[in-house]
Amino acid sequence: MTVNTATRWPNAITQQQREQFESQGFLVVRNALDQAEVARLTEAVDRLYAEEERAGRLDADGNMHLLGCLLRGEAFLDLLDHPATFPVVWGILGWNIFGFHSHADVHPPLPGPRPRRWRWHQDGTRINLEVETPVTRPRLSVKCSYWLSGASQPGRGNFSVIPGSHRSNTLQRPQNLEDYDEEPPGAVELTAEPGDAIVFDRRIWHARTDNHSRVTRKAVFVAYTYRWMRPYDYSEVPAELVERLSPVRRQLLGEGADPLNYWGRGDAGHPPLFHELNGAGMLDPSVPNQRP
Ligand SMILES: O=C(O)CCC(=O)C(=O)O
Repeated sequence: MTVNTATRWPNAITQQQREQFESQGFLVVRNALDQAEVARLTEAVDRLYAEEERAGRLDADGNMHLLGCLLRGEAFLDLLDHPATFPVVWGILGWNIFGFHSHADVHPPLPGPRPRRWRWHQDGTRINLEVETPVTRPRLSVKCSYWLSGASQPGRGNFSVIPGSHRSNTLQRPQNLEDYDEEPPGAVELTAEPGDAIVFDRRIWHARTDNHSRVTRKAVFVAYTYRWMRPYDYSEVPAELVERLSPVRRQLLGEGADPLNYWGRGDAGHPPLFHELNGAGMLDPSVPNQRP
């Protein structure tokens, strides 16, 4: 499963994608996955769902929110440096990154009406409490969601966002977080077809909506951050897996024995993604996080 970077990422982020991402805080990549990839990932998600069901780990509605799925099948690993989305990820974050967090989610249709439950948040959990932010919070991570089921209309467990809200550290909450009246101003339910991907800035205010359709909602999420951060939902990558990975995928699963290497310094020097992109002449020195 080693891949040649040059064929894996024929493109860099486009100016239009960068402008959309910077101004709106997210980007929809239509048809990021082809039908065969959707089928392979669906099979992998269904396998995990069956395992979790057997182990009694689904919630009362039969939902699965399985953290750390990256290490639970090769179909997930193929998302790490996917040519449709990865150029956006490194284009925004630079080369000193890895995949620190992932989840495979299954949400069957709800059996009936439910009170509205407030799920709006920015990603980053304690980062938002512990990092001083006299101005706008730092971006720090970018996440890609891959849609395996259709959410072509609202009400199917769509991904909701407030476009442009990544510049805002706060969001007014209703008094009552259970059964509140209205979604926050500017909220939109994004639509997606199987194979579409949504790449988003961790700071954008977002929420999952309830699934009132007849279709089970299935999606996989992969998030990237800087190598000087820690993995969120895995601690060790099995040695036999590491051996089979390309150097870039090793980096993207956190490899880097020398701690200074995580800062892009020290004897181990720059990580493989830097060398691949630099060698292909794809780095733009006018973007600070793309400089050596
Ligand atoms: O499932 C969704 O649509 C939202 C997921 C989410 O909130 C997240 O990944 O941070």
